[in-house]
Amino acid sequence: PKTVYLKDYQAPDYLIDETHLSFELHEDRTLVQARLAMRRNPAGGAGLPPLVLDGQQLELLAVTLDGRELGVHEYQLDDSHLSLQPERAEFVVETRVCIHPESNTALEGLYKSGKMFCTQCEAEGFRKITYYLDRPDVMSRFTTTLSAEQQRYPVLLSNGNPVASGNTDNGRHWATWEDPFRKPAYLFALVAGDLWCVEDEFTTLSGRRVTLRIYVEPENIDKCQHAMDSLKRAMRWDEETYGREYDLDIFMIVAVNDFNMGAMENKGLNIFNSSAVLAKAETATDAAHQRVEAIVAHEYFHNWSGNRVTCRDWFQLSLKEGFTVFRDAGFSADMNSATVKRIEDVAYLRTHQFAEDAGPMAHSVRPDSYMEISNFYTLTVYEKGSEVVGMLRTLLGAEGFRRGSDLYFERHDGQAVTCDDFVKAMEDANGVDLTQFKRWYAQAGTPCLEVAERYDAAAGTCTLTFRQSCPPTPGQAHKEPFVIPVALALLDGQGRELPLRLAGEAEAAGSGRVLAVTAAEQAFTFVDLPERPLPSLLRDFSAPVKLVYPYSRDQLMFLMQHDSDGFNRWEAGQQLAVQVLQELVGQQQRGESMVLDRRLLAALKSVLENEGLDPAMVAEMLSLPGEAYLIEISAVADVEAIHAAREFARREIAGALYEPLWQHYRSNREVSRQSPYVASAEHFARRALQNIALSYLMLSGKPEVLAACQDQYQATDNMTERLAALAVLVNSPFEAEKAKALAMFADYFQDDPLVMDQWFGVQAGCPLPGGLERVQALMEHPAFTLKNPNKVRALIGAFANQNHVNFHRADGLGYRFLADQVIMLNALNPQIAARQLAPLTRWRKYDAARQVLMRADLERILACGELSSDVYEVVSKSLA
Ligand code: BAL
Ligand code: ZN
Repeated sequence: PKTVYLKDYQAPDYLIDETHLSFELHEDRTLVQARLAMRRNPAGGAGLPPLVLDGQQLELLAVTLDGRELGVHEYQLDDSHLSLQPERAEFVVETRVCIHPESNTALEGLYKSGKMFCTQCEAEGFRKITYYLDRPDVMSRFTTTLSAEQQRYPVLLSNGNPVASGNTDNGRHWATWEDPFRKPAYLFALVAGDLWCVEDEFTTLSGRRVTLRIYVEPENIDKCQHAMDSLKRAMRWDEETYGREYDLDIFMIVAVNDFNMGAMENKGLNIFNSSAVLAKAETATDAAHQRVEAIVAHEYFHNWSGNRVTCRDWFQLSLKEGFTVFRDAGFSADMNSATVKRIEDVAYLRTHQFAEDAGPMAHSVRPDSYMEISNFYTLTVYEKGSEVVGMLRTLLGAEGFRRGSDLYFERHDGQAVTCDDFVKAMEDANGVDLTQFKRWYAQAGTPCLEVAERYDAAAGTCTLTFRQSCPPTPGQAHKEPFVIPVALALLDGQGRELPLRLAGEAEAAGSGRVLAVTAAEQAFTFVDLPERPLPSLLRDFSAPVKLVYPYSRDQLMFLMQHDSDGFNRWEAGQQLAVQVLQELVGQQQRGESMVLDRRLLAALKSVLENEGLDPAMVAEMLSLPGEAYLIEISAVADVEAIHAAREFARREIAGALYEPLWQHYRSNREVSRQSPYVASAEHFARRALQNIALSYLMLSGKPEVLAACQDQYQATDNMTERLAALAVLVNSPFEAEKAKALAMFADYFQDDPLVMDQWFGVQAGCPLPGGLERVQALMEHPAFTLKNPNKVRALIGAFANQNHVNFHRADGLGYRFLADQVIMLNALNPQIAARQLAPLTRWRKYDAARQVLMRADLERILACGELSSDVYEVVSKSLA
């Protein structure tokens, strides 16, 4: 495959003013006619260069130029382009092609998911539908007519507004949709199927009445209300928070079962993975409800950050994704507990994005090159991209940031722009220079920020010296210093925030502030400090860096109880737990018996006893750092020792805190029992605490806990309680009870694929011995298929990413299993294949013997023949 470079970007030679598409959908073939009204791009230079249209896997039936059908010598065709020579600066090209959605297993372009037709065009799927300038900086007005058999496909949808429809006498019908907004081809969508919909209405701030529809297959009609409520909340929130209103008369969401991503923001016609839209108490957990709320909002927010203002090229992907993740995180924070949302996001970032940043696929938020753009829908572009936007907000303040986003939307409405344009709007709206800040877009890798403290009692000063560094990443040996916003406070002996005055300042400016660390080494001296303060650093995780500060365990315990920043209270607990767990890992490796530092027990006890704490915070603080995070922060990860240490700590906690855990469990379970399920932050919090308490208590093996667990499994109206009880049983030694519960579950929910995904996931993640064999047996289950991405993620993905002890078994069979699946998926669905590969690409993290085994399987994949560009890029870069 060819590498594409950002530095080679050139404006398109031609533009497409109008795009008229016509689809004749059939079971065995689909005819696509495209009429493109084109003209020479005035920004593209002189003369009339050849017109080169993108197109893949298309059977060309005819091509006309200004109404004249071209002979075969008048155009050139290869496997990815159709080229012809325009004779005038303005012209109309028309093509007719035949495509085969029914055999499209890559789920890119037009394909069938079950009984319906649907599309996925981002990033480069439109070229599998028709010949086109398939690049985001070519924006066009689309009119789409689709026709299909009336009985099988009564609903026909596309972007924009419906303008005409009718029947033809052969049992078919048609509909025409017109999208008044210019858009790139990646935002095109169509859907045809036998769908039902839930309908509602939203009136925008300026009084526009918008019809809202969620289309689903009939059996899912009772699972749409949560998404609809979330959508309306998101629409209101975007008006209030960013001043953004919706712009069409109708907004539609369609749920499809076979989908590579979570969802897609096609103009006016969002297409969703059913897992990201369907939710009701009996079948979806609290986490699934929150995910639906977040993704519905995310896709809706793209209408401005992505659709009205789009990307110039795919290197700018974070322009829309980083910003939109930042926007949806703000929304979720406002709808739920802001601190808990921040904790979840940071834990996710540090576990997974930091690992990506340290691995062979590390790239900057705005990458410089790619072979396959689908491989760059990454945690770096999304989550780190969101952190970068968040740092801008921290540096500019809420009002300055809003001024910047207003200017950005106003200045670039209807345009395809770059990350530089986004930052320029922030600069111009605030009169600041963000040149150095932009290194966050250009440099890959996670910076390390070491902080040293020096207190001068005689002078009453405290000096904090910051040293930043960033490790080399592929293609970037040396990094220049970043602008790192460090939100901080200095705490006194009672945990109160001290007034902050830097040397040279006339007076203290409050007790919390943001320092901008811009040099490789930089010192700040605070004055007027009669006692030695304890710094609370990087509050609310104000920058995506690895902070190193030599806190003692006693200081961490103090911060856990007293820090007024909720995030840092949690963070202190995590750091304490990391220290304690790493000590246990060392004992385990030296063959010593493990001894848990009792201070961790005391700290968690006080958390359980603190009645003022939000139960969601209690649940978060009781959660030990995950194995994946402990692996990420290890120089060489000893998976078995990490698992043993963490399990040992969990048992010690369960034993020492049995009584308070049991009390919390019982009181919350009682509320769950007494009241019907409510999808609200307060109840999410309560159930989170109930379920983590149960998972600890079950480690006791006591009959009273087993009975409570079985009762929770059976006597509940919601999946949150049921699945948590099932997971706890599956991870327990109670073989008979576990088998019975698993069988009952599968029997009852066999017809609900999303629930079966959860059933697969719980078993795939179970760390008890024999995990690989269990997963291999589950691959034979009638509900499993490699053709459905959700199933692949639920079983293969959960095994390789979450079940560390079984995946990394010393004989390498876990690796061989994953490589075999990737080889099969490569032929079916390259995007999913490449994604499943990630755990193997991290081979440098493990011991020499495992490195050899992991590399051997990567090499086996590389040698297996016809590799997709997706898989080739990941494998070849990870072996380089
Ligand atoms: N644009 C791809 C799916 C998403 O990030 O919304
Ligand atoms: Zn997005």
